[in-house]
Amino acid sequence: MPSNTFGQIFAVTTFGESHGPAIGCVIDGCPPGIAIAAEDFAHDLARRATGRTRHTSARHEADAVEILSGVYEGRSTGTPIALLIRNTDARSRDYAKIAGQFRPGHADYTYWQKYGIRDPRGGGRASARETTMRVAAAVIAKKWLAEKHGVAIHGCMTQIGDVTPRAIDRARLDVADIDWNVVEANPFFWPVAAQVAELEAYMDALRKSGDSVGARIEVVATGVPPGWGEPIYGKLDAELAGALMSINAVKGVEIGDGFAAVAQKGSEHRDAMTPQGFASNHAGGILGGIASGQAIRCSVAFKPTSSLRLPVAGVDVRGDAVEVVTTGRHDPCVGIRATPICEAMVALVLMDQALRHRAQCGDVGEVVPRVGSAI
Ligand code: EPS
Repeated sequence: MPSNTFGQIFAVTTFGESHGPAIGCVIDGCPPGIAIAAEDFAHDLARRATGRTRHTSARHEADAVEILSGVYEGRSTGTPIALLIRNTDARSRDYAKIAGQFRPGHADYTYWQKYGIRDPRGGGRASARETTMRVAAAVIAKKWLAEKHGVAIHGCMTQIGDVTPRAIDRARLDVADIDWNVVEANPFFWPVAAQVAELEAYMDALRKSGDSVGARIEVVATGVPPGWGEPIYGKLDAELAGALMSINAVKGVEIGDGFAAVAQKGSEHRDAMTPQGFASNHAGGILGGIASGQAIRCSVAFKPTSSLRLPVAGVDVRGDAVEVVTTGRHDPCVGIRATPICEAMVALVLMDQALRHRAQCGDVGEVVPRVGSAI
């Protein structure tokens, strides 16, 4: 199946299905010499995992990474790195009843139309379980980006249903506004600690009702040097949008002010430059598809989960009308675990663009003047 590989130099190929024996990835093009141990993956994989709080799917996977190749005596060798995670808690009987049905809102129908066959167990290849390997591969990318360039990538949730963070104006999200310790200390990756109890109650009521809700995730990358990104078809913002849109359930991506730019005047949107730095960051750190050195800001919209125990009209594989009811262990809001996945896709794009920049423009060095970042 094509389209399972992401990146040109740091090329990540993922494989596996939600209820198969294992999922995994092969990373080709990784720079040699990076310290990599199996334990390095645990933190981000736990941030993404199901079954850790009552607000996500109850499926409890160990998500233990086995490094099969590409690492010798704790360092990457430059050869393909193969990572494997065995599936240990798939419960395929949950899918027996709907195996012959197309669940509305899912990829069941479109996979059927494309391939004429599908693995219905847990959504098969279309399952959000696949995102495990994106997060695992990005652990290596995040590490290299931080060590070599001081790049830091952080995400948080900035909307769930119609609830938004109090005291933070989303359109002007500033890294200085966000206490990442607060974000990491609650199951929603929410930036305002005082609202967490309210969100717990909101999600408990939603879960009891059997319904689901959408969410918005913001990702901020700081320390990206000016120059990364390619013009025209390899624009950094285009690749970020494509990467983020490739995450399950994503329906929209904004860079910088995004769609809010429609209502702005040019005099407001353009970011004035001073010798002390850019005066604002409406552009989201990217000009002409190339990093400006300011914080790169992405905002990602997740749709509400389609797997519900509330009945919905559907059709089966014979084309007959059926009432579809999805039982099993589903997320009432996939966005709750999406923060590390969005960070991962941003890291994979930046890693690949950094290596591409080095390949073509490594001799250019630091160009003056270098305008700093006001935010
Ligand atoms: C998913 C449905 C659920 C989730 C799964 C994603 O799978 P199952 O019905 O087999 O429990 O648990 O998420 C994961 C297992 C994971 O690791 O992210 C879906 O339909 O996408």
